[in-house]
Amino acid sequence: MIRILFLADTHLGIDTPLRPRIQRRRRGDDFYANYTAALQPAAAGKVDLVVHGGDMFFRSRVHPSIIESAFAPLLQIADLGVPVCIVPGNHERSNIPCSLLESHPQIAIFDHPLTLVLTLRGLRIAVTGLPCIRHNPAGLFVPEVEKSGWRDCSADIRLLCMHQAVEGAQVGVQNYTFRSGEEAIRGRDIPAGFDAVLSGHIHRHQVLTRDLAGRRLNAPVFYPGSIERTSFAEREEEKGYLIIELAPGGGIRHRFMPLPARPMIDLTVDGSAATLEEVRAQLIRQIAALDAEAIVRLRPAASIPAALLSALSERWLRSVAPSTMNISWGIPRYQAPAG
Ligand SMILES: [Mn+2]
Repeated sequence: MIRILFLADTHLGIDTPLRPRIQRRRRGDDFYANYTAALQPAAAGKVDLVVHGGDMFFRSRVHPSIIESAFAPLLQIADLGVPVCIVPGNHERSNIPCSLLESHPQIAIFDHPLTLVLTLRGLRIAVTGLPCIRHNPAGLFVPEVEKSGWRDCSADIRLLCMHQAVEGAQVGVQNYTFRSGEEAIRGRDIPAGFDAVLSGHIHRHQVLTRDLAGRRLNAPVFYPGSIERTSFAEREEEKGYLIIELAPGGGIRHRFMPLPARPMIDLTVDGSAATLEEVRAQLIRQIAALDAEAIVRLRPAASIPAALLSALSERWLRSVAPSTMNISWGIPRYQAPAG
């Protein structure tokens, strides 16, 4: 039996200004804390393999200091002799300077379709990885998997690592479901022979075992989801990473390991109060009733006069909210004057 730590969509560098103009809590710290917490079992030597399913960073170019702090725990784990496999996501491609990682014998970056055979606990583990296919993944998936040469490698356990939507995957509070089309891979295109598909990209944790027609997939598709809530669309989702245990011959178990996720709250600024003082007093009461750790998105009631709104600046909001809270307007408060 081998044990894999699988994390994805860590989006490091989000809200991490190098020289902040204003002092407030930064979401980047939440993401980095969850990233290191997720890697902890590997740093403690409790897993045999680490897979990062892509979107390590929140965009394709980030400051070298962010790259350095992202790579540091991976290098530490690799130095322990635990292999680390990384799939480039849609925010990566060739923009991330990976030379620091690639020179390490225990680190593999799948910047082209490739199959590596690792020996872990006396078992041959074939790890096939593909970088994110951004255009027409449905059409290109099968040929890209074949380019990896996976059929030529003999192994006891086979993994397919990628960063794609598979039909049936769901996201958002409305449960948007990916259907087979250009943007999602057809379930039936996952070839027989893999024990598990490990994929990033879908920010909600889920495990797919059937396609939308109800047919069993040739291998379960594991999505660990993002390590923290990257947008309000994820406000109801639990966040974490996966520990997957595999035995030769198809025995597979997984555990979702939750990580702390900040609550996300929509707050409507009521328009019933007549004066600025009343609006402010009411808002102070509303904020005081919220979880002090929350990320709060304000929306104005349609009835609230524009003159009152303009006095409710984000600076004022921060001055009355706990310092542990993130609070901001979710939509512009001002309409551009016509003409
Ligand atoms: Mn992502």
